[in-house]
Amino acid sequence: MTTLYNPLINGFHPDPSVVEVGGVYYLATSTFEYLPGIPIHRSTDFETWELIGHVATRPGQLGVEDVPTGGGAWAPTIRHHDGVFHLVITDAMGRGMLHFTADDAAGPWSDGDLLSKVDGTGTIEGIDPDIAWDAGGTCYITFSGLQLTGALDPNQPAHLGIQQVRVDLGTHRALEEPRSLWSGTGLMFPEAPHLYEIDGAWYLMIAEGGTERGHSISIARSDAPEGPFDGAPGNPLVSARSTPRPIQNTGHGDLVLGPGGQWLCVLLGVRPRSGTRAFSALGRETFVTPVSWHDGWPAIAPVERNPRPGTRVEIAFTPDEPLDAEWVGIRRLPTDVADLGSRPGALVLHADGTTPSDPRPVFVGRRQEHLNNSVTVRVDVSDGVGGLVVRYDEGFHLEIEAGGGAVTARAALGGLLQEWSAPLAGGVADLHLDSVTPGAGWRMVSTSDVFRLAFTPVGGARAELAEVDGRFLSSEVAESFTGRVIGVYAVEGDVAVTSWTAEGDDD
Ligand code: 6LW
Repeated sequence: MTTLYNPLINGFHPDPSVVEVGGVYYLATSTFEYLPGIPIHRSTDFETWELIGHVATRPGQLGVEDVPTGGGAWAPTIRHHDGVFHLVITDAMGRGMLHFTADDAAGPWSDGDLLSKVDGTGTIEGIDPDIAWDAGGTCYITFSGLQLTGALDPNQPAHLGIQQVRVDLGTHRALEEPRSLWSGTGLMFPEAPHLYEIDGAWYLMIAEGGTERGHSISIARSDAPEGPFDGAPGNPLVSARSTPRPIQNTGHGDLVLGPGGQWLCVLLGVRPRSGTRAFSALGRETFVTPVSWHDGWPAIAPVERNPRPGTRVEIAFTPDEPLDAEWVGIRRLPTDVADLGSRPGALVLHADGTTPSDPRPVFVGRRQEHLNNSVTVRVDVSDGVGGLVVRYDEGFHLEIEAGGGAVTARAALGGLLQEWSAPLAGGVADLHLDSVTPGAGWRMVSTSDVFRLAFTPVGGARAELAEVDGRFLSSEVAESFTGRVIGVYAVEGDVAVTSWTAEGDDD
């Protein structure tokens, strides 16, 4: 049996879906407003995972340019059928429910076809689509009937439960009106359905309880893909609710026959910290847990914490190597705002008047992957103003910015703004963004972590500008589906980034 690290994939990678093809595993996750969208990780042993590409790498595949915060690429399902990779997903408040195909999971993927209603009047209304086929080749799209048309009003969620339609993948049109299926044990937000034919029976596995602390996974069984389904006697199969477990919010799972014939469930979870473990700094990550079968029902084990060793990433930019696939932009691709050619040895960001408080800033970043984390970048701001930012979204971010003869630390948190500044001689400096556990000289005894914002002028000494409680950049406070992303940005002129160093580990 392999080592099951947890998180399986660090940093915000929620809503995982996995498929096995020829002994190789491919895993897809949500990316919301970030581009490129929908990363595909590959593994042969479920231990080591490699980011091999993204589904959405070209403009138009997703319509996230104008989605509200938290909209965009929600909850993929990846499957393989008749030699072709299939991925269905809802581009929430963007294009709608989409179907992508590829011969190689690393890409290129298709442009994405809209899955339309039977009358052709627009996208099938729902989220978390699953795609499955019966032996005769009929294609079933099973989804969560959250009605996203119009503004998503959290006070009036129109939710029709788990629904299903048969679809003609030649026309991408439903063959019927949606039928309602078993929708769990009665907890809120039945979603993340996955349909499996296992040993002649059809299983419908869903998440219910909402993606926060009440999250859970339940399952039902039938003789037919369209039901009727009978719920398992042991539902919910897994939940961390009301437990002291270090991994919380566990739910939104997908089953796969793993290495050595061990059934596994990949699912999302969070790693909250503070005195009452209230704040999940990194957002929802991908986890894995073993599954056993008893009397025709799966039993999903609670998720065990098993962090990977710490990492150190050092990047020196060169025109000879494109940015690696871990870099992301916000509602636009990294290559739309930065280039490696205009100054050899530097990533140059070209300001366009936007700032980190705007929906499409000039920003290129990477997910924060460790609870204890430090990032240092060297910037040359002789021709501009910019810096290093950690963000949840345009309303919640912290940055250390240089240019115009000064360095400024800034906390922009839900409409509150505070700045700390110091003079900067010359145009080159190292900017530091450290996330440390509280208690080391920190007056609060209960929070997730503390940010230290500092800079070091070339040839000078490190100067601490500010310390800020990390709770403000957690999914519970920012109420975001994503997680922390740390990157470089420009607000005036051109900002040249000549090195990036990130290191961290997990307690
Ligand atoms: C996803 C759904 C959910 O589609 O949030 O809260 C959405 N649960 O399963 C985005 O992760």
